[in-house]
Amino acid sequence: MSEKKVYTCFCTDIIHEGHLNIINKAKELGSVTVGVLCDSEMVRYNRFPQKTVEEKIEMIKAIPGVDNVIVQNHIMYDEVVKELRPDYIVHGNNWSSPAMAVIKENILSLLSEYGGELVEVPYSYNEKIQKIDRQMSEKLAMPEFRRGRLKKLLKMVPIVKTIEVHSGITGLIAEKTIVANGEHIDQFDAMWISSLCDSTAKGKPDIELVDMTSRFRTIDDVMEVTTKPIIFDGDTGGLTEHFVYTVRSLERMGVSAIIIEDKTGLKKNSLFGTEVKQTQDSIEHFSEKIRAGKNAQLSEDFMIIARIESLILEQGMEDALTRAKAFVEAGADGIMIHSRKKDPAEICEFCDKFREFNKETPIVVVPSSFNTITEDELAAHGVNIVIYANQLTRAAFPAMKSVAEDILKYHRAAEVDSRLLPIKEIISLIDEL
Ligand code: SPV
Ligand code: MG
Repeated sequence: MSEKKVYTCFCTDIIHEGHLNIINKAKELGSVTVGVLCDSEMVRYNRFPQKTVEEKIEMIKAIPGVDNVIVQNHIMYDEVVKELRPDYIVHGNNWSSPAMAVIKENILSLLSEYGGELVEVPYSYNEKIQKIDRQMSEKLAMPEFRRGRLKKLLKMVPIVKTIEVHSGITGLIAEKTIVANGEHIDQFDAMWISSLCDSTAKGKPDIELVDMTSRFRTIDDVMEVTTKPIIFDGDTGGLTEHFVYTVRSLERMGVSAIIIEDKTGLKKNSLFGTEVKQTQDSIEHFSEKIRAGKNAQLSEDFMIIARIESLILEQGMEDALTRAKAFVEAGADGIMIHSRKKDPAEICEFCDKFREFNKETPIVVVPSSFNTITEDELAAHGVNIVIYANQLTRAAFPAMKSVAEDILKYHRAAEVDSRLLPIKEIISLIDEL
């Protein structure tokens, strides 16, 4: 009788006794193939790779009992099961999260097609393993590692999904929100410290009034409870003489990128467009600011992204493209193009035309107004980073306002209770050390 085929997939950078238990069980059943989940899928799964796929293959090959190592290209097992047709898939019995439940369903349905079997191994999450997990997560949060994560992501995923955060609690939402349906598992890749939302949270207008010390305090609050990379909204960058200090501070904190916009004088929010007086900076002056920032920067991985306001200020597509070319020449590591039109056509046109002469420089967009375009469509036009710049703030505000109104109306809180997070959930929302 030929040896049975056994498959298990690892989504890890380090091997601990939990993994060895799985291998031992697998070995009892037959010839063991281990899948290494590829980087782009590992990211979707709430793990950020700290080793290359090649390093992980070597690490797993060296485990006694492993006969073969392959790369698994999707979180779902369809491809691998079709190719390998394993008699057994061995997996820890840690299915309690929605993401894991979806994976279990996927495995069971595939195996049922030909009589394969899922073998569950009791999940060992002892103190030693918990400590290893905590150390891995701590490493991700360290400035050196976090800062480099954005550049790595740009190489790993088709589009970097970024959500606005302005506090510890919104940071936790960006860090932990994960959706799982029949086909995929998804989560945000990065966080945006918006000037609009940071100012709004403080009850201030978005006119560069909230000073850098306060903005840095927001970053610190977010960093304390998250590991994902941060893109900082640097408004105009201020005076060039000040901007160089901002760059150094952000780098040191572990921020991955600053986006500065080519406006000068009193900055108003772009979504006002031409309804308020706003002045665009000259190409020469703004290029000088970018150059100065790049010269000040000490690490390789920090990015200065130039934001072009030509479409917002109705200066035309040619002006936007001329500026993009000039700002890249000045050293910008990325271009953000903004629009307040509902129709994404001008954004798509800019991206297509920019990509005609520049294939490499990352493009960033903020689809607040042109919000019908999907991430896949943006990626098809060459966009690399999408920022959902204000949706969390805009979601929270009406919810808070209507609850406040109803408490006043009913002279008690009973009527609003069904709209609130249960007390038990709010007190257990935040992990304690
Ligand atoms: C922000 O979020 O502060 C931005 C994007 O700068 S926008 O509000 O669209 O100008
Ligand atoms: Mg802003």
